[in-house]
Amino acid sequence: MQRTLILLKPDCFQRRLVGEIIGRFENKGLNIIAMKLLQITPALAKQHYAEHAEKPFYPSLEAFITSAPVVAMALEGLEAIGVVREMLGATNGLKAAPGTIRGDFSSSRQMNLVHASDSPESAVRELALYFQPGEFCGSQPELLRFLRADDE
Ligand code: FUP
Repeated sequence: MQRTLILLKPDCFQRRLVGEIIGRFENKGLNIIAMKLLQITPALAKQHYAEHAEKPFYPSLEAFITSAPVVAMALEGLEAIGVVREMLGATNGLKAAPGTIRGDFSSSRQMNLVHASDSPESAVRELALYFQPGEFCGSQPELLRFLRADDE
């Protein structure tokens, strides 16, 4: 089992796509184990996007990610990190395949609706930015036994 950090970004919130996109993760069988609505501060944005903080596009990215509330979620599931990245599609919505979240709803590189951790190391680092250890709810939905076999 893996955990991954998801952000439903300001464009997702403003376009009222939060329910639609959470529904896709639920339909796939991923477990929501933590969730909150918050407005990202410039300081948190610099931590979250530390690898991009010196890049020319960073000021615009920070202005965007702090512009409206985001929904931060921890999702848990088998191979969740890779599965969610595949569900999102390519970073640029114009290049993302139809059927992916970005391919179906985004026409932008910056306003691409959803962030998801790209590796186990990123997931650990990013989850700690948004959630305290005690904020994760480990309970499994009852229908999990109809989504995959016990030994998978
Ligand atoms: P991803 O892993 O798909 O979230 O994408 P990246 O880590 O490459 O980029 C992080 C965020 O910066 C993405 F949401 C898109 C944004 N970005 C820009 O706004 N402009 C760029 O030139 C590159 C990335």
